[in-house]
Order: sequence, then C-alpha cells, then structure tokens
Amino acid sequence: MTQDELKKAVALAALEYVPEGEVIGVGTGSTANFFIDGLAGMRARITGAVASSEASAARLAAHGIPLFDLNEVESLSVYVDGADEIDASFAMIKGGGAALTREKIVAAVAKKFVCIADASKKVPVLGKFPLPVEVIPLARAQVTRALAALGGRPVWREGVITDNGNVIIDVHGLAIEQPVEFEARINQIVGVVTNGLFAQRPADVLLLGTPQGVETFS
Ligand code: ABF
Repeated sequence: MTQDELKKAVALAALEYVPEGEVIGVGTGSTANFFIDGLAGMRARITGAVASSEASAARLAAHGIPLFDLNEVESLSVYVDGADEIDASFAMIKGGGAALTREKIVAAVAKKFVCIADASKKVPVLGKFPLPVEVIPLARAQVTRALAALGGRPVWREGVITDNGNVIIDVHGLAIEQPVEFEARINQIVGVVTNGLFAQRPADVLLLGTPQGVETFS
C-alpha cells in the first residue's frame, strides 16, 4: 500500500468516532483531508465542524459541511487530526502544515483527540521531524537565539505566514526525551505563540495505518 492509501484507510476508520448530531473538530493536512472527504458522505448526520485552518475550512465548505466558529461552541466531543510524529505516550509533533496554533486550541476544547497517522509517524523519541514553533514576527531573531540555547538548530521557514499572521521557526536536531517539560520550556520564551509539541494534551486514540490494516491504540 502507498502512504496515501494508508492515510486514507485511517481517515475513513476515524469516521466511526464521529458522533451524530454534533459539531466536531477537524484538523489539517493530507490525512485530515481524506477524513474531510469521508465526512462529506455523512454530512446529514452531523451538525457541523470547527476547522483548525483556513484550508480545512475551505474543504469542509466545498463539501457543504456547516462551519462553526470555536467561540460559538461550548465543547467538542471529538477532534480528528493527523501528526508529523507520535510517540508511545501519544505525545506528538505537529505543525508541518503551519496550523499548529489553531490545532492546539481546537484540541484543547475537545474531550477526545483521535490521531490519524500512517505507520511512518510512530517514533520511539520525538524530534527527528523538525519541531515547528509559531512566533510573533517582531520576535523572530530573539526567539531563534533562545531556541538555539535550548540545544536545537532553529531554521526560519521563509515565505510562510500562518493563518494568524505569524512566522514559523523549525527546530532541527532534537531528541525530545521529556516532551511535557520541553513543551512548557519553549512556551516560556517571550514571542512564542505556540510550539508544535502536543504533550500536555496528547492524543487519546491513535489510529495507525499499517500494511496489515488499521491498528487502534488507546
Ligand atoms: C496536521 O497535518 C499537522 O499538525 C501535521 O503537521 C500534518 C500531518 O500531515 P499529513 O497528514 O499531511 O501527513 O495534522
């Protein structure tokens, strides 16, 4: 099976976690896109969706799925999204698609985070995938110096502006043994909006696409 076929398989398996008659949280990325396309087939059974990016909002709208602002919604029973890496504790690196801040906010409101990932995303230690950090543009140089002091190799993702008008710095060369603590340390740097470690609020369920089929971990 190709990587795209694995992504599609986990995305369709996640439809089982969609409650009827509710607003659900929807993530960003190619795996999430397969989920959105699958959701279209059951749109009459959901109230609508909160999207974690402008790109996902556009795809949901194109399928005729009603969009809700997160501020209109008191709680979400489920949030379905992909990841760039996920470890055994379900901590993740996210943000390869630059949507990390909205993803983290929507995930914070959701009772259950269902992570959909192909098998290549499961890692023993987070950090081989460069850790994205969303930064206020004025603070770019100062945050770069502070991130270098933490031991990584920060690289500005030139030309990318997030949906919130900020820039992304990717931190290369990390081996994150204590993701909960590391997430908090990066958030302490003045000028950082969010970092792509999702360890304080990890996934609750992992649907992993393998050549043998979709494996469920919880
Ligand atoms: C989002 O999409 C991001 O947090 C993550 O960067 C990316 C995963 O990418 P894909 O599903 O395209 O492999 O979930």
